[in-house]
Amino acid sequence: MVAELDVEVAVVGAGFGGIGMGVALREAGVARFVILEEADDLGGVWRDNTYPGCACDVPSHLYSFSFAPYRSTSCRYPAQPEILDYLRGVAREHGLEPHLRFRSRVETAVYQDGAARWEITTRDGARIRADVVVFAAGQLHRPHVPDIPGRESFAGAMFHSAAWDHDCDPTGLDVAVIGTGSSAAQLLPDTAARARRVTVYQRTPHWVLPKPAADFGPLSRAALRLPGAHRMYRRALYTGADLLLAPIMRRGWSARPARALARMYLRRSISDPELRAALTPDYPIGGKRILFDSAYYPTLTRPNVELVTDPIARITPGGITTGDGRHRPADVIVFATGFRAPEFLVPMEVRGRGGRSLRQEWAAGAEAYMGLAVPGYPNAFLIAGPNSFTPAGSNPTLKEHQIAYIIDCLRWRERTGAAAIEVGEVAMRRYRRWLKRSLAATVWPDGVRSWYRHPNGRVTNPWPASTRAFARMLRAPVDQTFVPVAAVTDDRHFTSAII
Ligand code: N01
Repeated sequence: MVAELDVEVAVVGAGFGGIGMGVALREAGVARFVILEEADDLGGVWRDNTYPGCACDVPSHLYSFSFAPYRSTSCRYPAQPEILDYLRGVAREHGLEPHLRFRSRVETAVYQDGAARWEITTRDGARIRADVVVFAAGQLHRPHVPDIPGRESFAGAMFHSAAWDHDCDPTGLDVAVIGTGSSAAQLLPDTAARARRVTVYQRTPHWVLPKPAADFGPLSRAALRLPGAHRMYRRALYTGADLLLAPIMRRGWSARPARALARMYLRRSISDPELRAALTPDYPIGGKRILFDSAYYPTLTRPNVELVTDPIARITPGGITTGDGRHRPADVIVFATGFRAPEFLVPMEVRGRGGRSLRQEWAAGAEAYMGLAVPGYPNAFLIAGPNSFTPAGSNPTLKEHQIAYIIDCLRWRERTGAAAIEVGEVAMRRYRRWLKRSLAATVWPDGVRSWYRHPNGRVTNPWPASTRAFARMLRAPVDQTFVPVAAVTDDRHFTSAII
């Protein structure tokens, strides 16, 4: 790693967001940029999550970049290794490899008022000066491993779903899976097929909708070979997600049919009334991310699988004890317990104008204009920042909209000749009001516990509207949203830095 580097743009993170940003920078003619990645490969969540059964529950024809559309005529839901390969292919084909710097974990990013530039330090001691910084660290990359009493005493193998221990073969073993979200649902079928016994510890049931088969049938395969079919299919998925899924979160027209379908699917899949009752959510559909999965319920009916709803009291060297005093043995514990999603950019230290600290400003919950810019942090952008995760569509699509807007911002900055630009307070206030109103119409604010919310209850992660609405709102001209910021050399002028 070079110890000192001077670039136009430093991108932090090499997942879908960072790779998409890199491609856009190259197309915009920006030559001097780096993509800093803490791991030793690109891929983000698609690199980290290698648990058996890991796949995307959004069809890849939509869950791919518009400039590099996924075009299989046989498979609609490729597995994790193929999604990772897809991202690697995009990076290679768009010439990003020379820009990627692995094992570069960003520790600090500090805006230099005098130079109107960012100074970034990485754990390995590198110092990078950049005109612009784009944080593309994502929302779901820091595993949450609950501090359950006795955890350290466990004598067997114990790991998080996003750090799967492939040396641990569950064949013939007793496995405990804690959590029942998307990751647990996907890893259970393979684990249950191999283990002697699997105990699933559920705290809150999820709403589950069936997922179509991973592979297309013969008719769809033939149809996808027709000219323009892929484009039409992608459009149909995009529109379908907006019209059918997005309204569910807002108690809109599709919430009732979706709930009825989920209930019917549960009834048909689970005949044991006790198990069915345990799996029936008591909160509005959409309160947690809906599981699209057709293998989860059938797995729970296997004779070697037990669903436990008594709360976990403690972990012992040989298993797990629940609140009712019952102890179940375990050789392996899988924490499918999610991510520290509301802690955006942690543990990076990010300091903006006048030394202000993003961590302090976000202590009661992160917020950013359209999930991409924060007043007081000039020339800094985010991809997939606060409230820009869609639970009702394709996140790469939202990221592409943000990336296009960031490029517009960079062009505007160049045109105006400003040293730096930042989102203006007026635009931020207007957006904040809109966001508050829109979130209030969703099922999230007073609802069930989920990773969508900061521990204080504030909804910090999901986008409350359709993807089309996201794209439309990002059509707001940059000059009506951002303001120029001058370089300031005198401490007293920090407050008047905005031109
Ligand atoms: O995590 P989660 P995930 N004791 O937060 C439980 C995306 N994803 O990794 O619901 C006991 O959903 C927790 O219980 P509760 C997708 O966006 C996408 O599964 O809080 N249990 C819950 O059951 C998803 O939403 C794909 O009561 C504890 C579970 O752990 C996101 O990633 C595939 C506990 C965590 O569920 C996260 O999914 C996989 C404790 N102390 C993931 N703490 C796709 O297909 C937590 N839990 C695109």
